[in-house]
Amino acid sequence: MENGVSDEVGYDVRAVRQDFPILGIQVHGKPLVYLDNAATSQKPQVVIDSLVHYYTRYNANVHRGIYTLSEQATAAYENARARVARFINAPSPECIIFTRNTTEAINLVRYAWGADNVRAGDEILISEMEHHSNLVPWQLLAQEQGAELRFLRVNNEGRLMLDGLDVLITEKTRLIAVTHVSNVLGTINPVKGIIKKAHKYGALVLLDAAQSVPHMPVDVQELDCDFLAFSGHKMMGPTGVGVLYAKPHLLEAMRPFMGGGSMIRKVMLAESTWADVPQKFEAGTPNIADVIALGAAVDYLSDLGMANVREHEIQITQYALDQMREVSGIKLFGPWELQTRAGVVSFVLDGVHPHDIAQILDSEAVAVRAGHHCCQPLMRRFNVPATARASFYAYTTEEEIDALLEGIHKAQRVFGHAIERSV
Ligand code: 7TS
Repeated sequence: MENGVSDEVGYDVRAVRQDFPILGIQVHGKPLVYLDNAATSQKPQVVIDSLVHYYTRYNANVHRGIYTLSEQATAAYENARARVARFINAPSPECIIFTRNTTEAINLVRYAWGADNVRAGDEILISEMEHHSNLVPWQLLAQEQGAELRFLRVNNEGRLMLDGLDVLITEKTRLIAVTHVSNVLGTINPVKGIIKKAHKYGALVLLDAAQSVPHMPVDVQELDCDFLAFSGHKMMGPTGVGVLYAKPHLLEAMRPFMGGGSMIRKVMLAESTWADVPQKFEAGTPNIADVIALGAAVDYLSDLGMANVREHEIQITQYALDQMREVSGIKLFGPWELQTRAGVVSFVLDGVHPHDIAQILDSEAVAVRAGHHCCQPLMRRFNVPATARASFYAYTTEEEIDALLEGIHKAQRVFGHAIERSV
């Protein structure tokens, strides 16, 4: 990848970086090295422009005005829905519900589907590597309905132990809620096989796609998942907009999530009827500007090509892992096989607390996250209170990985725990 131009990747990483104004800034007088993309991604100028353009040229409420501005805003909003649908190959734009984020999309399913479909004695299967947002809603639902939570465990390599799947799925399993890609380990789970097996038992599958849709081609029809949730802000879009995809017949049958304006057909004093899908699930004034800007992010990613984004991340992750594994006193988490691993590297250093690693890295303008990453059960599984985590994206360069490594060595020097590597 000399000079940032890669024959294999299909785009020029340096040219891509020019599209992201924030990647040119300095922190503590040093060029920003942004390696916290699993938390949120940076935004290209076209996404920022889309927000400014909306607010300066056609800001109006949607689905109600008969005047030009409102019609323009409505067209742009619905156009974004169509583009998001195409991006994940949903069968129609009506299968796309806009939410605030992944968390809200999962909670929508917990309320609008869960309340009618999970009963006392039923089972919900989740995994030990779930983000809290795909764990706590199911704890709440199970407690409320008297259902049982069951757990897919994680092996030492950071993969789901699927040998147990045949025992864990039963006739009582209503839902399997599992992450497509782990935000801590980077593991890409073999969800297609899980979905196939679940359907044999009549169970539905919700995929937490917060870490997959931004980073690799995802085709909901090919996967045959029933629900899929992701966040705009992790895929170059703005904060405040997320997506729930669901199969059309499920959305038709589900009760509303929130009540209010826009989601009704006829309102009487004592009762109401509901608007068609997707409006049934989008009560109140939606996040118009951010939805439209998410459409711009989807266009930007589509122009790069998701297969190219994935290929770039494989290369950069390989480069990072090759160097990091040489550091003495480091422990890396997650699988080594790059075809089933995403661009997330969690690590701990002997004798240096992860928060101290992050602080030293910050002094070098390298941004990583330290903590439990909203995965406390997974931290317990690996017997650590926290990890440091570097996470990559389409614009990450080898020079940035070099800066990360220099920062890691500095942390070891500062905390005096550098151990000579024994050969
Ligand atoms: N699921 C996964 C797998 C995630 O990584 C995250 C966010 C969420 C759900 C929740 O997304 P939200 O947009 O609703 O907040 N993960 C992280 C992270 O790893 N660091 O900060 C946020």
